[in-house]
Amino acid sequence: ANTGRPRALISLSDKTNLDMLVKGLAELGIDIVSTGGTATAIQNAGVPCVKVEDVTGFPEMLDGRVKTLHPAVHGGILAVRDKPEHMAAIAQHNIGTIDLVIVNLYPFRKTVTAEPAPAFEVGVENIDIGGPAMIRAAAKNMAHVAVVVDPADYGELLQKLQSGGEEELGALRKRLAWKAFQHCSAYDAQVSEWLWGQVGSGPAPQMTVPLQLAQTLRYGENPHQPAAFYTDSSLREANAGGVATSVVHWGKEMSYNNYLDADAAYQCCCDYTEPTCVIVKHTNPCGIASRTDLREAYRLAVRADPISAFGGIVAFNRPVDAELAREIREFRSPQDNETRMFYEIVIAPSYTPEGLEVLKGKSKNLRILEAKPRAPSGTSLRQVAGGWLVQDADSLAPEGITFNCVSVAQPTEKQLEDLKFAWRAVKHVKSNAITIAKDGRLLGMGSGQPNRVNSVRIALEKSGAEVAGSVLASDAFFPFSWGDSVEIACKAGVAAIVHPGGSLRDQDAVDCCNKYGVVLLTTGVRHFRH
Ligand code: 93A
Repeated sequence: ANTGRPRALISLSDKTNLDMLVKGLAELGIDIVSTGGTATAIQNAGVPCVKVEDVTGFPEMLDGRVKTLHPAVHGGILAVRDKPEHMAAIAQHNIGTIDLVIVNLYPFRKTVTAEPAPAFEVGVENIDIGGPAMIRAAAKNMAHVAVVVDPADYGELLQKLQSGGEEELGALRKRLAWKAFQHCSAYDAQVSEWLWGQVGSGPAPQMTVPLQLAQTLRYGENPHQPAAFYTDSSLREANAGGVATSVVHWGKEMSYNNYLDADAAYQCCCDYTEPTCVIVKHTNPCGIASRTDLREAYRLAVRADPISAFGGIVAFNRPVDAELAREIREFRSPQDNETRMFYEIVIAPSYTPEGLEVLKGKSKNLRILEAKPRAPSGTSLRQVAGGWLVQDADSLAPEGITFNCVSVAQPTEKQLEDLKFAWRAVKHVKSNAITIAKDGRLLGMGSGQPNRVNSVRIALEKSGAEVAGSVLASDAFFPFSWGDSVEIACKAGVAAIVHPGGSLRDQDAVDCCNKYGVVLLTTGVRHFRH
């Protein structure tokens, strides 16, 4: 079995960069052993390889469940090269060494998150056994064997094999072993979390977030705070969308605050079903508008609060074309017609080629992001000193809520639509949150005030003269109404109000609205956002 030449065992579900890998290995005089589908792909690339069954003397069996689980494979990987007993033992059984193990696993996460959800048995069949066994064996024997689980590492591997000294290669093997164990533990976490989803309810009792370093950031919220961005590697595979899987087409590197703000903007925008533009500043939406013509939506979103929009993040839930891009590039501040608006980021599900070119012309610093839509979903995880808080994300949308009219005045169709629009927005604003809207656009919002009446005052002030006939949403109930939030809104000209209800003084809110002829709705659910 021993040709004297180094041997690589290749078994890949994700065949990205396979051609480049096997051609590089062949040029280096490395023999290749491979499993069924991978062997076919290697031969198609015009590179010779030996099938693993010819090494084990066994056919792949049990529907592929047993392909590489054999001493001829594991002995060849695990033998300690400088232990004469080990080398004698494998020689006695005619086992050749395997020096490189290049394996990635069955796409478990992708399979179980596919729509429609696959049968339980399909999920089970996608649990890779032989792959992790080889990866772990090779990683354990990192003193002698290199293990590669990520196609992004092929280039470096080939380069070091070609020209690296033993010391450099040894260091690379250790780093690859670290990655290999991370890959396997992330994989097992995916399997156990999926199983929990089948047998349990709520967040898994033992949560494992398989983190993968995506980017070392220049700094955190402030320049004296070192920082990095990690992605949930399980989600990356699942094509989960959102900021973590976005493509940066243009502009400066994303910063810590950029990620936070872009995420807030895009999740809010993707919560709207109509074509919508959302502008966020410091994680709070300060402009939102829904219009079939996205240019109009954009203009109205800026108008809600041009001062805050300046330097903000602009999100769209529809593709950006050249006309829209031109509008974004040229639009001048409604405050001051001299100044073109400046933004940190534009984020959208896609761009037409021309739209992208036009937008690039706005500034070399503008970050242009493309991301698969992702409204709030899954699990949310936040840190407190010494611990983590886990909850299901707030994925409740107006479609899943019953809006109850509790006032004498009844809402018109249009008011009801605006109330739902304002309600969708209020979920994305920091508590105490108040949003005021009219005709499918945000007029003003009050966020983050420890006292609700101040949020109402701020939202009213931002709405200005347009408040007459508008609607107002409150993320939680009104503790007081007379002379307080509700009456102030009624007196200012708000025509309809929606809140969760549930206060001891709920009746005050009803009486107050009835006195002013204002519509009052309750939802029975609240949207705190801390
Ligand atoms: O079913 S397995 O757990 N049993 C095995 O013995 C085995 N060996 C490799 N899965 C196994 N593999 C996996 O097959 C690898 O991890 C890789 O993802 C996949 C490649 O199969 P193919 O070369 O036939 O496309």
